[in-house]
Amino acid sequence: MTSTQHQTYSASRSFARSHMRSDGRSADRPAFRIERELAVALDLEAISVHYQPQYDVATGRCCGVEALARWMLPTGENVAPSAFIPAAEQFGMIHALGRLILKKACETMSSWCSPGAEPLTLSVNVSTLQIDAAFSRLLEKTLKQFSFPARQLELEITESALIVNPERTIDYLNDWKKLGVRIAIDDFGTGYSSLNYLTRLPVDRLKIDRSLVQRLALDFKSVSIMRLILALATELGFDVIAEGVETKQELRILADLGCPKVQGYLLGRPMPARQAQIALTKTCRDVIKPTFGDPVAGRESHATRSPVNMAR
Ligand SMILES: [Ca+2]
Repeated sequence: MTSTQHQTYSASRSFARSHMRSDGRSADRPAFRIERELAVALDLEAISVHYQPQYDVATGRCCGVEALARWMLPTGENVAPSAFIPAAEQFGMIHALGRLILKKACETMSSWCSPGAEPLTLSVNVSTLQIDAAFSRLLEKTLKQFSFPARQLELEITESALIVNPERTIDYLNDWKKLGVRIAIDDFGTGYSSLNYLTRLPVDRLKIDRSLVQRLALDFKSVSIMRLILALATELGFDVIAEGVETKQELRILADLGCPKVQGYLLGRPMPARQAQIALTKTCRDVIKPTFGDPVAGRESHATRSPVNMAR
């Protein structure tokens, strides 16, 4: 079996596992049909976008959303993103998928913008395989097409983008920055790469991986690592958002450490556009209040002692 065949087989197996029904029997669609089904879904633009809200810890207000691809089969079955996104990469469809998500998300967010409204950041995930000249052209075209403010678009890339061809990646990221968009390092803290790369990248934000966030309440060493990341971000002038926040205890620790922004099931799950539009007009005070007591007093004292805020 060649390396490509092996990868294809693995992707098919992964898709098959994701299609297993709860009783353990195979779902109706054989795994080998994923390529064709995904191609059809992309052709019909049947992949939808859900939006997960992101919150400013100090104000409790929604400050942005992350656009996440969702695929529902005609049978009503949802295909897990952890199955179809790697499959799209394996079968050469990640460009089409990325194009569709960027287009739909910019179109939707443009329709939400109203004069005087607080600007929200739209975070869009970019696969390492998408980082090329064609994506830079697509970015420019899409921003123009929807008159989308570039400063409100944030592209999330992972550290793995730097492993294959760091020089080329840095050149493309600089091209994106020239267009005015923001860049975030996704899954930060899991890449095992040298921190030295942070000094060379035009990065605006670190997105702390959920695996670290979920250890905060269990392990004081994780709290120390989080504190160091926040101090490092302050030194380098980066914004920080913690993802995968699922409990009030995690939120309390992050707030006490001075983490400025949070995202996670505790505050809001990914949701369809119409629902998200309503959610983003609300604050997360209902969650923050029992966490901090009086939300106003709580955030003032928190902001005062925050190592992040002190440096800004
Ligand atoms: Ca992401």
